[in-house]
Amino acid sequence: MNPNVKFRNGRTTPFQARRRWLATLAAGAGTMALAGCDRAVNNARIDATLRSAEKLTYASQRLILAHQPLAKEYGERDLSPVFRPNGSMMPASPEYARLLQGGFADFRLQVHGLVQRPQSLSLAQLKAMRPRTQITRHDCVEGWSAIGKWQGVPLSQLLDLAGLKPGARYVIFHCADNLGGDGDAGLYYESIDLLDAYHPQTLLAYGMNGRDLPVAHGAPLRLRVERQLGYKQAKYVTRIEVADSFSQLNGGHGGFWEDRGYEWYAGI
Ligand SMILES: Nc1nc2c(c(=O)[nH]1)N[C@H]1C(S)=C(S)[C@@H](COP(=O)(O)O)O[C@H]1N2
Ligand SMILES: [Mo]
Repeated sequence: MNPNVKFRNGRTTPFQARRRWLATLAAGAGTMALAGCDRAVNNARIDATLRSAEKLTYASQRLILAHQPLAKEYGERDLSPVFRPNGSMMPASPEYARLLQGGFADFRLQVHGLVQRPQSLSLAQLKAMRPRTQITRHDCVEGWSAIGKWQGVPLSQLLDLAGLKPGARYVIFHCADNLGGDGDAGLYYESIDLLDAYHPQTLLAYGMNGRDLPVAHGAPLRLRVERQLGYKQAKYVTRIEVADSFSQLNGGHGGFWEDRGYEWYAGI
């Protein structure tokens, strides 16, 4: 873990404590049984495969995903009675206001970049795709957690629909909200690698707790990438870009909070 990460309230969260504990244990035991170790080893082994998107055949995807642990899933009775919204709760752009007023009928999700077939998909089209529902725990670096039920399209389906081009390594999520105020530098964005992009629990969610995703939680579409912290869960996603790098974007660190000192890989 990057020791320079600044947490917004300076407190040690349970997740930091847990990760510190895991690091200590890993250093002492040298065991392969820990999820963190296992992941590092798998990452090294499959990195070469992922460098080349053409090699992402069905067989290699299966090989990769066989070593990818699932985040814990919960039951209905575990749902948090209150799931607090955080960060942006209502994008300020006139474009967002217009789409919201129209019930998002005119909303289109763009999929572009290193893809064979760029896409422009309506919510109806996304909802017609094979959905996945999962009840998971959301952990924010500010030190709170909540369990929610998410329904959406697995990102892997969208990537298969668009078809990756050679060189694809990252999936970047561009959002409708601007937290910075000064031009595009404040636009929220996030990025993940292809391992997380093809993970079965990585969704573009349009539903939360059995209803349409509320505005405060990212309507009409937000990312769920369940093995990472809250700030990776991009809300108000309007555009998905497949790229070989994210260093050319904004601060160059792959996300709004990453550009402000947070880790890019925010593993829980
Ligand atoms: N577009 C966008 N996505 C975002 C944020 C944001 O401000 N804007 N905040 C992040 C943070 S820090 C957290 S903890 C979660 C909060 O999700 P929630 O509002 O559904 O609780 O969204 C993340 N995704
Ligand atoms: Mo967060």
